[in-house]
Amino acid sequence: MGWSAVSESAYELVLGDKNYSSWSLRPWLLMRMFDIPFAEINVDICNRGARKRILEHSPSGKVPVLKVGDLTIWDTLAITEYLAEKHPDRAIWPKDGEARAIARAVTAEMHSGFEHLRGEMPMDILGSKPVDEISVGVSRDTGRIVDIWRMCRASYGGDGPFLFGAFSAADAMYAPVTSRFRTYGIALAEHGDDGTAKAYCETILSLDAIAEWSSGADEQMAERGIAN
Ligand SMILES: N[C@@H](CCC(=O)N[C@@H](CS)C(=O)NCC(=O)O)C(=O)O
Repeated sequence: MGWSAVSESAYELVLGDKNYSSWSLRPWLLMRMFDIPFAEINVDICNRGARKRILEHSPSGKVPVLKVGDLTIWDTLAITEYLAEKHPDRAIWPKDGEARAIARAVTAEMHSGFEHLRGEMPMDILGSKPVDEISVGVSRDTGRIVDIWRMCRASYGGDGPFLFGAFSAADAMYAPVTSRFRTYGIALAEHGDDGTAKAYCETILSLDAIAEWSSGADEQMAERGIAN
């Protein structure tokens, strides 16, 4: 029951609506940035009957899901670790041991935290909804993220533009946050940003892969008759 016999062209990634599904964006971006081929299965998770549609692919009732032959892997972190093990040549995690430990820590912190930002400012990658005021919780989450990005860039960024220099799983994990900051017009300078967080947002949001995802979101919204 090994996995090495499974060809990477057999990957199928089950995704939710591209405009809204921040968890779906993460493994999609990771696989695009690391040039890992996959087929997409797009599931409408916003409209009536969503739960039934998701459960056809996902035992947890949530997306994303990576299918590899008969194997079904749910949860973004599990998918990330699977891909990192399967493709050790691609440095999905930083090669340096200390950088890798910190990349895992900040990735885990995103996966299990920032509930105010996640709950109060859901991803809406095509949307522009600047807010006048933000809650104490969102403010605290934003300040912490600004600190994380500054620390990663200063200590591990080296010559590259990403958190750990070259693109890694940590960048995939924080990509939806850069989109939220743009959508809701969060003034990063008011949360301790010295310019690092603003520049990092620009780096992520100007990736060709993000443009590709956003245009997919636009097409889906049109197909589903949702105005943005
Ligand atoms: N811990 C999961 C979270 C996945 C998640 O919450 N996905 C949302 C879409 S962004 C979902 O499937 N929502 C549908 C529902 O809860 O019914 C992961 O890391 O993948």
